[in-house]
Amino acid sequence: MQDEINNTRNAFEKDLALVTDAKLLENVRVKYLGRKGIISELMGKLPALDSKAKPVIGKELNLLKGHIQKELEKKKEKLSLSASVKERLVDITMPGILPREGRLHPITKTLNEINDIFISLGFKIVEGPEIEKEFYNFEALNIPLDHPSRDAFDTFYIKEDVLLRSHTSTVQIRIMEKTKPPIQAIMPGRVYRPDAVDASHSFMFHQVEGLMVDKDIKFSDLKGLLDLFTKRMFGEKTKTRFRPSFFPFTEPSAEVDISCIICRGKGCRVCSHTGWLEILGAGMVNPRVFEAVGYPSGAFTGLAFGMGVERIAMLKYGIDDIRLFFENDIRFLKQF
Ligand code: 2NM
Repeated sequence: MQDEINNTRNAFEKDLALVTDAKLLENVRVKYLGRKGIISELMGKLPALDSKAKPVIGKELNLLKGHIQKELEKKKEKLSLSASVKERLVDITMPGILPREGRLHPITKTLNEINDIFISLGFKIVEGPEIEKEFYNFEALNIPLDHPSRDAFDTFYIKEDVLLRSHTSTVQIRIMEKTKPPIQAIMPGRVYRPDAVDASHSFMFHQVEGLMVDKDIKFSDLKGLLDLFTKRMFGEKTKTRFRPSFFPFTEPSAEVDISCIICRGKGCRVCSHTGWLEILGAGMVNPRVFEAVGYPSGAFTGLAFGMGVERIAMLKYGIDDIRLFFENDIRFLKQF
């Protein structure tokens, strides 16, 4: 009997060593601990033993049974551990998965480029609210309620005296209200106009407006500044042309053209065969604006300008439809 117990222990160790998965483990468990298993069979022989051997062999058998249970349990744990390790294993021979790379939106890129040029010239960047009061969007800019020029800045109203700003000049008024000159700042941001959407109009677009106010700012400063800006933005060969224009907030006012960056001024479809592209509005700050923000009469002069970021991006990248910027089509966006 003692030999049988020893043989069973050895046979079990051998069987266990060959177990590599849960199914084989179950086979071994049934073979030794099952109802008709080896341990059960040995237990069945106990009653036939003499009364001296019975307790000794009985104890031995119980020890072996305990040992087998413990070993099976250990093996089970080991198997489940190595299974989960296998799940996590990386096959380094597999081709890698390229992560999708994000990039800046073309409007953000253009905006950053414009900002960088003015920052290098000492301008500060200032932002302000997109929801505004009539005073900042109109009155302070010399656009009174009954003035026909309000049509040109057609506006989304939220309720009486609360609107979506139609230009970022609102921020310039806010700075001037708070700050004594000298002021040298640009205001980038979103603006809103209830225009019918087409290839060149969007109800929301981005503007950068600029402002310099001091004791002796001249129109020649405006010309020099914008000429330098357009050369940095569109290339050193770019020429500028100032045409007289009208804005209520500047006097005199000008529309600024650059020589066509497609045909270099010879005339092509993009510039409607004129050789010029309109990209900016500008002028000397109207004294009525200074009055509205509480500056003493005659103390300061200032230059101001404004540009549409979408228009500049369209010219720079040769894009013919403004709607492409807002449709979030990956095929368009991944080209930049
Ligand atoms: C433009 C064109 C010309 C402008 C003027 C002012 C202010 F507040 F100083 F009066 N802000 N922005 C201005 C002048 C804006 O955008 C086409």
